[in-house]
Amino acid sequence: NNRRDVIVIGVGGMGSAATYHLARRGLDVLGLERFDIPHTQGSSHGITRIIRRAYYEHPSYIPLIERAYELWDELADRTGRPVIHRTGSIDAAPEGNVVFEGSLRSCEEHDIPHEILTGAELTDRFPGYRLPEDYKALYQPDGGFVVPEESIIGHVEAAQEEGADIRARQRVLDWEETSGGGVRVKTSEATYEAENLVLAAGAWNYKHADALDGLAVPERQVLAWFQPDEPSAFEPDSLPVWNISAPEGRFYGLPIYGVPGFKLGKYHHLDEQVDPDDWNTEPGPEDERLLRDFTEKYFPKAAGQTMRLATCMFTNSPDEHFILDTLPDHPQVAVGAGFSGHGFKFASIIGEILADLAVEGETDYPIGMFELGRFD
Ligand code: PYC
Repeated sequence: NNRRDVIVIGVGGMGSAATYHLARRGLDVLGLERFDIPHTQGSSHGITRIIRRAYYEHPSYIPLIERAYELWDELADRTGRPVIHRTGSIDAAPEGNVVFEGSLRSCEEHDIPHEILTGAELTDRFPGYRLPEDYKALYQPDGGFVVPEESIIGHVEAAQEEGADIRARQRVLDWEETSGGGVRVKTSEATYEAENLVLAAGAWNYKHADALDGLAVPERQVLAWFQPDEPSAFEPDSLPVWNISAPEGRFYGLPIYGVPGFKLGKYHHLDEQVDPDDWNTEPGPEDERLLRDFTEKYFPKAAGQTMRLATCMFTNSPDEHFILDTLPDHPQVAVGAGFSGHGFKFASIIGEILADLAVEGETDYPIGMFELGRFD
């Protein structure tokens, strides 16, 4: 039987969560993944992803992040998988910069506990950091990281327990609306029909919907893990996850976990827009140099041997805010796209929102800021 209630295209971070929430509502769901589950070709690998409540991007994210935390804890309890870890978070920058000021604004508007530290106070408390004295750092104790691979496996296991049918290594070639107002999805293996569709294909989303062309643009990123001289200063209980804006750009990083190294990356790395079917997935010396230079300056005790380098993709929207909506000409199709490098922490709630949008056409969550129509 190739008929379902809902088909989800992409079983990565967002799609696995959507599949789970749909199945939990008693719907007959098919999740289609073109690679393995999980895989390393897109945006949902690399072992750690920052989660933080002090959201400098915009205070509108706060209600969503509060629910995301609840859902991550629920998934951890249900599956026994270590999907979320609390280390505290640091948002640091020279005074006046949005990374510090935006994070402070979100904390003040939403009564989120926080402390403000100078560069020297930060080093006294967390000896891995070496920030200039005139930097300001906002410490928020609930920050930490989620583990993308564990979260995908956990959501898939939970979805399967709820009856979902999930298929890997099956590529979606095309989809169309049926005369009855549903959808027909043609894959490399079969043709399926359903009432509703969820597009959660990450960097590939724009290839499945014309409405996303130019609005969900993949970009090459590189991550590095360096072996610290003093690993004790870079463990999860001694190094809060961090975002730092400096003259070199906006960087982020995480403590040692899963790889014997301190991890960091730079937002928008070398500004390379890519086709997700044809891009340079091999990190090179220029990639490594950029990340090592930053580490030597701001985390000097972490700049030891290179333990690992990896590439992944951001998928950027023009304003770097998410796209969560139904498609303009296809109200039976929900889309989660353009997460712009800061979406994974929300995957648990994005799954719930995509399930709402697919089935109800709307959600009670405040997602007005993420409508597709804002780009008209
Ligand atoms: O949201 O903190 C974040 C983040 C780090 C790297 C990419 N996004």
